[in-house]
Amino acid sequence: MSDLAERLDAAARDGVAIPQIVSAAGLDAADAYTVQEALVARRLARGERLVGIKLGLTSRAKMAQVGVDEVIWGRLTDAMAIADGATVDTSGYIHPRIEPEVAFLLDASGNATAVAPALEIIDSRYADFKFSLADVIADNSSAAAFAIGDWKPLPGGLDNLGVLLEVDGRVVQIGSTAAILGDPRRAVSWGVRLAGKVDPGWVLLAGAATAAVPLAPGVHVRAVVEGLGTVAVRTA
Ligand code: 0L1
Ligand code: MG
Repeated sequence: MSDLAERLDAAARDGVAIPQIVSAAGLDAADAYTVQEALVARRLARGERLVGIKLGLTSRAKMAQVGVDEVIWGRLTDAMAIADGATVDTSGYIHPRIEPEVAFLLDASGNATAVAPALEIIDSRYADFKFSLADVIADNSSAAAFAIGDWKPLPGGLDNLGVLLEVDGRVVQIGSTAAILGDPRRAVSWGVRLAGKVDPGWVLLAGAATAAVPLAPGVHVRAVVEGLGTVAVRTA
């Protein structure tokens, strides 16, 4: 499986799409998580640090967009973090997309201590952004980068907050936090259970409230989550 991890790693580093090598090798979802672990281990060996986990495909809109209908997870490293308002160079990505999310800050027991609006950039390493369940899991659930807005104490309810995704001031997606597993707080227990172990201070990206949109260079993207605030990135 390390050869598959190496090919996925090379695809991400070179910004060149590859065929669906994991399903072609006959691997299932459990095997694919082993490939994912080996893939992220390569990043850690280069000096990156684990800073959290992401859930993927937690909404019907996302499942429908990619044709895979299972909640999946991936690993986040410090090299994927973008400061709120910073500029990200998209030239190294293959076909990046961006989506509005909700992020949680975790304590040592895997409980959420704070919440924030978030943007996730995803970039499948597979040609045409097409993959099976095993392929996308091995590809670290398409993780590429993420930005988090200001943390806030957990409010009483998070289950039906309006979510907007804007590109250059124009609303391109409208959703609700209800789209994320019915209530994004459910993502915390799902994520901790799926990942098995979390560290205090880790971030958990709960999943997107809308479908993802293609991310072009030279734009300003902002997510607005009702009651939680905003988070933005620029692209170059
Ligand atoms: O964060 C996500 O929901 C992405 C999961 C993988 C599917 C995709 O690349 O859209
Ligand atoms: Mg996502």
